[in-house]
Amino acid sequence: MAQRHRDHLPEDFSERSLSEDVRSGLTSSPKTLPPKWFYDKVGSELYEEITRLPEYYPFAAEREILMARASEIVAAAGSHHLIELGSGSSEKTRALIDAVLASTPDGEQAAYRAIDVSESALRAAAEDLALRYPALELESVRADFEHGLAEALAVDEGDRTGGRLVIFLGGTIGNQDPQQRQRFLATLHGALEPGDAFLLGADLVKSPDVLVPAYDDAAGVTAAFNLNVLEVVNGRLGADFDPRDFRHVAVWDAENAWIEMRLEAVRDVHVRTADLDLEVDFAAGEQLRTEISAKFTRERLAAEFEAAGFDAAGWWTDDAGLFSVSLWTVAARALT
Ligand code: SAH
Ligand code: AVI
Repeated sequence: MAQRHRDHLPEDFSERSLSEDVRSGLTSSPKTLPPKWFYDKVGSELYEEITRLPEYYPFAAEREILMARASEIVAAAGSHHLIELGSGSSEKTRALIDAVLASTPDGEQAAYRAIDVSESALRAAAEDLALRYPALELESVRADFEHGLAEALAVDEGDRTGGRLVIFLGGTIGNQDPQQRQRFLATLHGALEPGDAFLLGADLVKSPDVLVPAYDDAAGVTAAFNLNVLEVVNGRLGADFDPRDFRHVAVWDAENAWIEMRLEAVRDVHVRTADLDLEVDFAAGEQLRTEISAKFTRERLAAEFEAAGFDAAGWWTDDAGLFSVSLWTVAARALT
């Protein structure tokens, strides 16, 4: 079956977009870096390792829901064209692909498009899926879902066989701040048409006794994942961060209902980023915020989706109630 790879990002995406983020993030107060830069080859592999940690419940909880409910979800969405944002390894997606293949009528083509910024994750997933699913039309698209989302979701009229089921798993929506999320939902709503559906995996608010260890595991894998972003900046922009100058910190912010991952300077640190001609100082104890991971309630998700114009079409959780998977649709727009 056809397999295509498309690149929506310019050749110099990493350098150009990372440069802007590093310059503004390291010169702001407090200092920040956006989480999308975690996912070079090493970072994507470390994330895969995190998903196998005993403390990191979101992966197993979401997989439990998808394994139990995939047929129901696909029937409710009524689609055999899956498009996944931030697809990573696409491992959990296989439950949905199986359900799509089982329900695609004879004569119609089941299709899956993986969208991610990580070239290495996209390639590894595409190789694996091509072997597992010879009957599936496969496409991988390197794109940033915060920019050019509508283009990444577009399907040629000729390739259309019913609605699209756009999926966004893993709780990655929680890595956006409320403003980014509002923009994302508005863009997504504008790009979807009646007959399309959106399936979201979102982590739920729970005790910090469960949340904090999930982001600060005993084996130190999350710490390595967090510190690796410094190596990304070193490798891409010629910075001279020494990861030994920083320690991993995970804190639960109850007011905002999110986990924050930070890197804290263990001594006074001076960093030069050669390609940006940028010199930055960290005082001992100063923290660089590298990720938020927001946790939701059903009510909060419903309020945000309804404000963006979506209709609720399904809600599922794992047996322990740790994680949610929800389905959202868009109604026909009124003619004005
Ligand atoms: N969906 C998978 C992977 C989650 S990890 C799962 O549930 O396990 C988050 C993934 O989103 C990574 O593969 C990362 O490369 C990708 N990602 C993060 N920010 C992105 C962005 N702005 N645009 C596209 N992909 C992004
Ligand atoms: C991808 N994202 C949803 C993960 C999360 O849980 O926020 C990334 C991660 N950060 C630390 N561990 C995993």
